[in-house]
Amino acid sequence: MPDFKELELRLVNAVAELEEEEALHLAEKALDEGMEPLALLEAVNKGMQKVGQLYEEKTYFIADLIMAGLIFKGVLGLQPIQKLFYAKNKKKIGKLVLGTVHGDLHDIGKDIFRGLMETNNFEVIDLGVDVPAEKFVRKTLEHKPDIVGMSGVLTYTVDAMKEVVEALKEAEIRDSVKVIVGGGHLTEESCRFIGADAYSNDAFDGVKLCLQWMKSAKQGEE
Ligand code: B12
Repeated sequence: MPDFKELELRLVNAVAELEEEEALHLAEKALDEGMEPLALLEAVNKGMQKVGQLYEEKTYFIADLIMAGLIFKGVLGLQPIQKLFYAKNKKKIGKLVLGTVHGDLHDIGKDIFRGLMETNNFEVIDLGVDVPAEKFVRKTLEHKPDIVGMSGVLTYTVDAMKEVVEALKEAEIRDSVKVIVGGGHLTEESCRFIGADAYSNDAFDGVKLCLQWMKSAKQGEE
């Protein structure tokens, strides 16, 4: 098994320093040499966190966040990552309506969660970003999903997430779906405030939860 530590470090730094060409080159090299796509995404994520810190410290500005977003999207577009995400093979085991909530334009985390859910044979109806509560309700009524997933990276999105849950209650469909919310800032407490069934700071853990839900629902039917 090759040791990816040094390559990983160089990749984290290239992302943090917004060296797009170098970051993409290193990502391709890592995949060529056999790094797991999920480990690669984790490394890029570490670089993004550094970008976030530098933004907070006012060393970076909004243009730098945009650049960081473009780098991540470039990595997500690499063929082995696409292959990991969009291996549409088996029968669907569940349906997810997913979106980034109103007021938030961040979609990288949402897209990773989407890709991983599709890989795990969920049908995903992706509503995009800045999605108002009414749209979540409308699409839930239309598609009758098993799960409603909301993404929100900005801390104040807890209010928009709560609004969606309240709107689902108002439409009398809250009990017919599971609700999962995701974003780095979420906690047990914010999850309770929102009224979701679960939260996750990590797309992969979120997928595991959804798989458990589907398993329990199936056992309940038997
Ligand atoms: C890239 C970026 C942008 C890009 C986004 C591009 C895009 N297409 O998404 C752009 C330039 C648009 C942007 C804009 C802004 N940004 Co910005 N951005 C970032 C940055 C650097 C990376 C975000 C990212 O993609 N991370 C990588 C992904 C993979 O991580 P993630 O989103 O957290 O997702 C993971 C989990 O949370 C989870 N997950 C996510 N969604 C879901 C959903 C479900 C259901 C589940 C289960 C899991 C899950 O899975 C993912 C992988 O494990 C972060 C810094 C950081 N530390 O994150 C700042 C950051 C999020 N941005 C920030 C800010 C302030 C802004 C702006 C307000 C700046 C401004 N003054 O205009 C605007 C807001 C615009 C808006 N209305 O949304 C702050 C937020 C602070 C806060 N506490 O709210 C951060 C934290 C930077 C900072 N440290 O200050 N940003």
